[in-house]
Amino acid sequence: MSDALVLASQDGPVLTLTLNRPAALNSFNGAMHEQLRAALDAAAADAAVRCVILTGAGRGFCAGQDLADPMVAPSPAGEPPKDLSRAIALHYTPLVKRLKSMPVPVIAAVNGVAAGAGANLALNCDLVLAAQSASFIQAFAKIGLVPDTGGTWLLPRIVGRARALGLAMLGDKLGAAEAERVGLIWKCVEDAALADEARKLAERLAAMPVKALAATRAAVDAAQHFTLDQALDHEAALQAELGRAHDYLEGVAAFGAKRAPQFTDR
Ligand code: T3D
Repeated sequence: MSDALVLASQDGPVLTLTLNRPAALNSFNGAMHEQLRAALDAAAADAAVRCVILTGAGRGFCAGQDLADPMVAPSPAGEPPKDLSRAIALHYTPLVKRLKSMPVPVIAAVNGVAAGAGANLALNCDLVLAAQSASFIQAFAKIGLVPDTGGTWLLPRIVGRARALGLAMLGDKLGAAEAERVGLIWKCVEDAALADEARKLAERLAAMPVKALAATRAAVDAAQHFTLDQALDHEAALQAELGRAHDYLEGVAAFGAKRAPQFTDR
């Protein structure tokens, strides 16, 4: 048994990162944040990594902030923590920005409950697969907070304002099948099939032009606050850049030669 709080295992171009504090449902303390960031930084810098899977050890994916952590916990005398936004500035905001700037696709393989920042960690990934028994909880309201880790930005964009407010205000548990039905996640799969489905999806993405996939993520997110004219200009600028890259030349050459392309850009 490793005592690392984030386990890394690489299989070809696919890196799997496993949050590893199962006794606390993989809730975040400072050390787990640091290890996850370091692992993502290393993956971003490693040309051999072309897709990342993020999952959890044990029966949970991630229960959000560790509420017993001294940075956020009220004192034994009931005094409030010094400044709750410190953990956001130090950990959650950099984590979201790291995910959004990864040069390769990131899949969340949600194996169990994803609550609070843990739910929004998953939703910040590019594709979310969830086991049938997994669930998503915007737990913040239950402890007197607002959705963070990008939740206020993400939720209305993914499921619309009405559902966003329902999820965020009520903090109810949303099962994986329902999460797929309302478009919160990409797909719900049988529990026993999750790891295999995540690996197959990751291998498929890893064989694709990942530079274009990362640009697609950035363009789709940027377009949320663009006018149509701005989106059209942005798409044109991206095509100009990608059109000069190896992967485009390879993709078109492979199409013409009726062979499988070998994409290498990152
Ligand atoms: O500014 C800031 O820094 C604030 C940042 C906030 C970001 C956030 O994420 S706020 C939201 C924090 N998360 C929560 O409020 C969720 C709390 N957890 C739960 O509501 C429940 O645990 C779950 C619904 C997720 C799962 O319930 P259940 O019944 O399956 O499991 P459980 O028995 O409640 O939990 C199992 C163990 O994990 C338990 O420990 P024990 O009693 O066996 O020793 C429980 O205390 C621990 N655990 C679960 N979540 C957390 C946790 N320990 C610390 N922090 C947690 N968030």
